Amino acid sequence: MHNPAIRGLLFDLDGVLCDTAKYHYLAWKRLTNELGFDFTEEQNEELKGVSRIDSLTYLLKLGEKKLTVEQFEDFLILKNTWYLELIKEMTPNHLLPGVLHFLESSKKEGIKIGLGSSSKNAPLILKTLNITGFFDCIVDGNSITKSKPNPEIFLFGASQLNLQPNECVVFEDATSGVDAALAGGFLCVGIGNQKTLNKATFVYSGFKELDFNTFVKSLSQYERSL
Ligand code: B16
Ligand code: MG
Repeated sequence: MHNPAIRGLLFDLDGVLCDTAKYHYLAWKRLTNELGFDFTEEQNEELKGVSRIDSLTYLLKLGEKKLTVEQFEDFLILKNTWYLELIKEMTPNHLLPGVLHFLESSKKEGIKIGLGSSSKNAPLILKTLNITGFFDCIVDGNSITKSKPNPEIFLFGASQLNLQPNECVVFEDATSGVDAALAGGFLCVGIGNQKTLNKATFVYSGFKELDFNTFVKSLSQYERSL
């Protein structure tokens, strides 16, 4: 039985708080083009929540390309350089609708807030969005060894907040992230498509639809249904 007293929220970054997936896609697309093949936005869905190294491994398989260890490292750097160029255009206006309000309401309720993102650029993006101050802990691609769907990222986040997994809820837009949350014993709110994220405890299209009161109501409905 899940503890109804939720004391912490763990947010994924890309796709939950902001839409950086499109910049990752453009940078990877430029890289695959450089390597002599192309990949679609649909295929990019597979890369959501996936670490930089695992993403390049996936793409090389897709394009049937082989690289030396040195080339692999160089291409990782190149992709990130292009990604950093693209996100230069980001401002606090790139925060997805309803996110700021949700963070403010959660803080007012005394709930701890953590970040659980696979991105090594997460601290820079939080700063750009002007929301770093909301976070009691930041767990990103620099702090973990096993990427989603391994639950390490969220388990480490909960421990940083001094909470147990059953006291926290994870917000995720990627199937690998939903799997990671569930494997760690967390409730998980899927942000995005109901069909894709059907394993999540409940799914909302975004924080425009999910304000803090709706979230609390959904949680108690869920608890009652157990
Ligand atoms: P970086 P999330 C993930 O962030 C992205 O969804 C994924 O597309 C990206 O490859 C990964 O971060 C690593 O990002 O190259 O910036 O370290 O969704 O876990 O917040
Ligand atoms: Mg994500």
